[in-house]
Amino acid sequence: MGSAWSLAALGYRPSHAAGLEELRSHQPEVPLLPARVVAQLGEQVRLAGVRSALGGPSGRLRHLATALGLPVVGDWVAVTESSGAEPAVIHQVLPRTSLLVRRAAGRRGDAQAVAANVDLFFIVTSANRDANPRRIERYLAAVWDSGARPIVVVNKTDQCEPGQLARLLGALEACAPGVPVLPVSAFTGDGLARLAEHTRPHADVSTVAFIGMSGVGKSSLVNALLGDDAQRVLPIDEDARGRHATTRRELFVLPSGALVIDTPGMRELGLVDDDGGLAAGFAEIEALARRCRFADCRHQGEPGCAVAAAIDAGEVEASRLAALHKLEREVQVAKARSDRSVAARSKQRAKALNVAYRARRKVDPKLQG
Ligand SMILES: Nc1nc2c(ncn2[C@@H]2O[C@H](COP(=O)(O)OP(=O)(O)OP(=O)(O)O)[C@@H](O)[C@H]2O)c(=O)[nH]1
Ligand SMILES: [Mg+2]
Ligand SMILES: [Zn+2]
Repeated sequence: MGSAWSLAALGYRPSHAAGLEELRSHQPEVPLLPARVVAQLGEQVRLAGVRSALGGPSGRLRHLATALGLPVVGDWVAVTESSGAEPAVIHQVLPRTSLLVRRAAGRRGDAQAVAANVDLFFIVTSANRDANPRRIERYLAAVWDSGARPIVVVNKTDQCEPGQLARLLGALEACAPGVPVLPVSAFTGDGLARLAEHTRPHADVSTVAFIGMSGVGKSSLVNALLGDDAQRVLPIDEDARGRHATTRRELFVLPSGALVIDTPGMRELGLVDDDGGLAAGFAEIEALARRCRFADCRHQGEPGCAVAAAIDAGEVEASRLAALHKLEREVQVAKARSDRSVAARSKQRAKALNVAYRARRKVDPKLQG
């Protein structure tokens, strides 16, 4: 399995190699090897590129890493292999070329890594339902922020009248400036050649990933691309065949050599940060904003607002600006919350240290006084 694939074929880049060399220079006595995470199975992960099929974080990594510092599908990790059938020990996650992050479902809403070292994300929606431009905007902002490129894929065109499809594509193109919108059908095969063209490994793309709501057909598209004589890093199980909802993030090798990650459907993709993702996702508004009278114009009724003028002229939908404002607020709230939880955690740590100190004082006469 793993060792049958060369590192380059698995998407190993000079920046990953440089990260590994850096680690090796700090611990020359530890025989660190690079491996790629091809599936997540709870805390353990499946590896390719090394002899060990499985790996798990070292105690130190588990202890020190933040949630985003633990291995996720697509990651390159530095491991040591054990002699027997024991899982390899993952010492460090190598520097990532991209990382898609979302706010986890639930009340705490911590940041959660979805996939790493992806060059191109296919944001999949279905033509029959779930075709919601507002949701696509959110995915686009997250993907731009990850450092990867997005393409919007509209699947199940077989379930849609041509006129209805044209309207849908128009609506999606309006909220995805500069991003290709590809209509496809995993069932009829329509559009699959164009989709496959985008997965063909070339200079800046070796790993692609499918994301989107559950049931839009991500696994069906992955399977269509894999074809029958696909070389796979992993055998495809029932779950990945599209009969059931996908339950884990998993990386496959296409016959073309492209690396494809399938992910379970996401009910929501909450934004946690904005490192330029919103500016890229709302590029037409960004471009107009440069002509607003005030450099810090919020486009909320200020005089000389070029965005408001474009909306009045019917060149930009008012809903686009409303969506941008909503996502900006969401990022602000998420950041405030994470600042609060960082503060709470350091307070907790300070308290624990204090308690330990007081306890020690009772038994250590040197500390008394
Ligand atoms: N009509 C039609 N149905 C499709 C198409 N692609 C997928 N489906 C069906 O849609 C359902 C969901 O497909 P999946 O590929 O499992 O969807 P998914 O996005 O992987 O779903 P999760 O794994 O839950 O995230 C299945 O019943 C598929 O047969 C298509 O192009 N046309
Ligand atoms: Mg699936
Ligand atoms: Zn303005």
